[in-house]
Amino acid sequence: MFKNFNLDKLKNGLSKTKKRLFDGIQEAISTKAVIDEDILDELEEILISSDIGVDTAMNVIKNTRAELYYESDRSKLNITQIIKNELESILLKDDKIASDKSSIIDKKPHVILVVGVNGAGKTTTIGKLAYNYKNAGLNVLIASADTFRAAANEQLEIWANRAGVKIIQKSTGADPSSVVFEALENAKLNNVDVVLIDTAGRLHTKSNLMKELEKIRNVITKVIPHAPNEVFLVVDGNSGQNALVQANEFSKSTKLTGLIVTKLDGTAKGGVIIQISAEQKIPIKYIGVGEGIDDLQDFDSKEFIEALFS
Ligand SMILES: Nc1nc2c(ncn2[C@@H]2O[C@H](COP(=O)(O)OP(=O)(O)OP(=O)(O)O)[C@@H](O)[C@H]2O)c(=O)[nH]1
Ligand SMILES: [Mg+2]
Repeated sequence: MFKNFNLDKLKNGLSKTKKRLFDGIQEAISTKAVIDEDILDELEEILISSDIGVDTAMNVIKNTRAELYYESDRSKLNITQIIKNELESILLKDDKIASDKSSIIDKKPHVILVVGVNGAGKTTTIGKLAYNYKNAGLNVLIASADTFRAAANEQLEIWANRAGVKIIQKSTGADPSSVVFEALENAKLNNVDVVLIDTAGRLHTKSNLMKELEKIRNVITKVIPHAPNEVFLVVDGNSGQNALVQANEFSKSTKLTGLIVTKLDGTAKGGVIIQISAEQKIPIKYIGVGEGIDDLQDFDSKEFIEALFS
């Protein structure tokens, strides 16, 4: 539905990851005439250092070795292509596009709850999502359920204005669920298509946060039985292994329907996308490749690998 996919932008954003992964592989193989065990070890290290995960890296090399087994002439082999295919096969099984326009209009309001640790990029991503949905011709409302942080309303309001959509907010310290309740009632009255709910990334304790999210979820379902349609966990692409820990933690208190990985621009750890795909049952729906309003892209695994290996 989002029309802002741009391969050049993706390539630019992923340039540091590409440098580590693709350029690393090229350098390793260019020095040798034949693919031997030493090279395979070296390639495994390169894969591990690109944050694709130790288990995944070992698997990729194990499969590569198996493929090489029957090859008598190892000099002509394109080892890069073999690794690319291996990584692609991990990512491909994860491809699931987010809800399309007709399914949103069918059952509206389409409610999207956005969760994640502080600083992951929730508020920014909501601004970007709002902009995209609005451009797709949908009537969008943002609910500011981060009532914990003093500057949260202001920040979200700036994004709502940029995107040109309405926002429901209450003063700092208000019950987040009451903001959600009001926003959903408003959405029903005003024929809103999409409601985006921003939440706090940190409360006094972690268990407070999880309880709060559960409460918000219950309120959503009480007001709109088919909702939430999506619960997106936003993770920072720089957080590596931690992204997986966060996905496990949040999964315990609220069922997640998709992941959004932000800040893939400027990180050399973009390989974490592959790790997440290999180890998580939750599909990656969108990726953030910059701080601008049009820097959110549909996650397309083929394009992602293309951007890394071209
Ligand atoms: N480069 C880059 N920066 C991003 C991206 N997404 C978010 N950011 C930046 O990350 C910082 C934190 O983003 P927020 O949207 O405020 O994060 P949050 O999850 O709402 O944080 P809390 O409200 O504190 O829980 C901001 O400076 C954003 O500009 C991205 O895709 N790329
Ligand atoms: Mg925020």
